Amino acid sequence: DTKTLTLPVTGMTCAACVTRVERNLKKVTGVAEASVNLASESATVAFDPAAVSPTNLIAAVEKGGYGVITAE
Ligand code: 9UX
Repeated sequence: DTKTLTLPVTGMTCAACVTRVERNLKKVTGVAEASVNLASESATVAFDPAAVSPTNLIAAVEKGGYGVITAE
């Protein structure tokens, strides 16, 4: 099973940031694909919900020094 989620990412200012965030997400076990868009400041992630939770995805982005806007 694969679920797709788009996360609003803060702190990205150049194309290298995009590469960093994509790499950080792709190395999380259970993530199939990660695509970051600098213009819309968002990361679209395809993942196996049985292996990884959205919290883990957010943590992976934050570990790289970037932020994720959440509802709360
Ligand atoms: Mo570009 Mo992003 O020089 O952290 S890599 S601003």
